[in-house]
Amino acid sequence: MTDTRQTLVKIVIAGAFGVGKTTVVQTVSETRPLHTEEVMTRAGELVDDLHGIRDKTGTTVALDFGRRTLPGDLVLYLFGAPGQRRFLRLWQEIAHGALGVLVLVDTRRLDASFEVLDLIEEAGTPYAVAVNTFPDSPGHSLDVIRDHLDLAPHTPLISCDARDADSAVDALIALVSYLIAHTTLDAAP
Ligand SMILES: Nc1nc2c(ncn2[C@@H]2O[C@H](COP(=O)(O)OP(=O)(O)O)[C@@H](O)[C@H]2O)c(=O)[nH]1
Ligand SMILES: [Mg+2]
Repeated sequence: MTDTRQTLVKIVIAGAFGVGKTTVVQTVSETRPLHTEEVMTRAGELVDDLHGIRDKTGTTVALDFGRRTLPGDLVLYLFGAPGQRRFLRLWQEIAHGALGVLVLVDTRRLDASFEVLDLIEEAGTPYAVAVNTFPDSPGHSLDVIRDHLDLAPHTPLISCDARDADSAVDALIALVSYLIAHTTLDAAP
């Protein structure tokens, strides 16, 4: 039974292959996170028609689903999704109804993030960018990364470690705070 004080929020975790999407969903999830085929089945409770979505090689696309409650009874439903343009239809279906996107980027290959950022800009969904730091990541400042990714001044840009719960939750909080300030999330039923 849903607690009527709760606000349910759909969030997409996006980014290039290997950037840490599955890791974030696993790290922050308070329920056992679901992966790929399980997501196809269970996500249907929240999202229409996710069945039969496969990439062109016939392999099922890697998807993640998890849930995390933030202070203030905000319940985030997290959908990890690939950001490549060849998955455009999948992207549109997963992102349908999402209030915001957390875009993970890897500074070792920032250029791999342009495609997903373009897709999100086209969709018009508000987003925040989290730099997932790997041990051999170059030490660019956030200003340099903002510049390189051509982010708007208001777009939140934070560093995180996808394997660390506090750090990954902080990235989600940065996104949600931005959504509250810039969208009608605070007016959600
Ligand atoms: N060192 C380090 N490794 C990470 C981090 N996040 C993910 N990884 C590793 O990077 C690989 C790819 O991460 P994954 O979450 O599967 O990426 P996805 O393709 O975006 O879902 C996995 O082997 C993770 O263990 C991180 O913050 N630091
Ligand atoms: Mg993954």
